[in-house]
Amino acid sequence: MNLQALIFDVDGTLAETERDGHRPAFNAAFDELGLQWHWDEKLYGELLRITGGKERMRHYAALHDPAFLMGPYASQGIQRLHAAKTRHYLQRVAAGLPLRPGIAEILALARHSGLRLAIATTTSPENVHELLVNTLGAESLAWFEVIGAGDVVAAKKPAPDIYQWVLQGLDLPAAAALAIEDSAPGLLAARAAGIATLVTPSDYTRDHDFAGASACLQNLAGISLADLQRIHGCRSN
Ligand code: XBP
Ligand code: MG
Repeated sequence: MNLQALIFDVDGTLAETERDGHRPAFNAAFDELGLQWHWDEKLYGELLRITGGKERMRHYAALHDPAFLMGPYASQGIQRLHAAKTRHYLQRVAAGLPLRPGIAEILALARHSGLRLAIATTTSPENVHELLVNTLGAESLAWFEVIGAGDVVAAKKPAPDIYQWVLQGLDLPAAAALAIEDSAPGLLAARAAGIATLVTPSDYTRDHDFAGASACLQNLAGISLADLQRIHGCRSN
């Protein structure tokens, strides 16, 4: 089946948001709410195996500060922390987080060649909106027919749910799409949804296992439509 749509992951794929955005935003929220939590680069790289910021904080608290999860207000505590973190993250995005090499060009190439565009991400919708507006302009929001983000599905990556949700929104079979991801959880999610996947590892995911990817490139700089069609066509076994 011909390639009809590109489905982009966001964090680590469109931009190196984890290093310069999410990690410092989590630490700023911990400080703001008076917690003695601090996620350094090494720990954050390990915690990124847990997708979803709320899930990641809950996982960390269960291991390092179980008292935070006890009592009648535990869930509200995570929600308050995540709201503060998202506020700090949005400020960082607004201050300027650049797209990775080749991203603006591949989006223009897709639009000019009639390839449909969508997003499948674990991050919160407001984070996607702010990143697109600040890097590509408000008009870029309309380029993506479907934006599947955060809690629209209960099971986050590596579960296939977000990719299945996006395919349903596009009304396309998995064979018509190519996913572009940066991480093992993202690759597993796309592959579980039956979607051929191009991986461009990011700062935190270079040591991940990318078995099952149709291709693994340093970044998307200089990639052509023919390259995308070839990568989509050579199904990984
Ligand atoms: C990456 C994630 C997200 C971000 C944090 O998403 O796992 O959870 O780390 O964002 P993806 P939130 O690579 O799928 O774009 O705090 O909004 O979850
Ligand atoms: Mg990612």
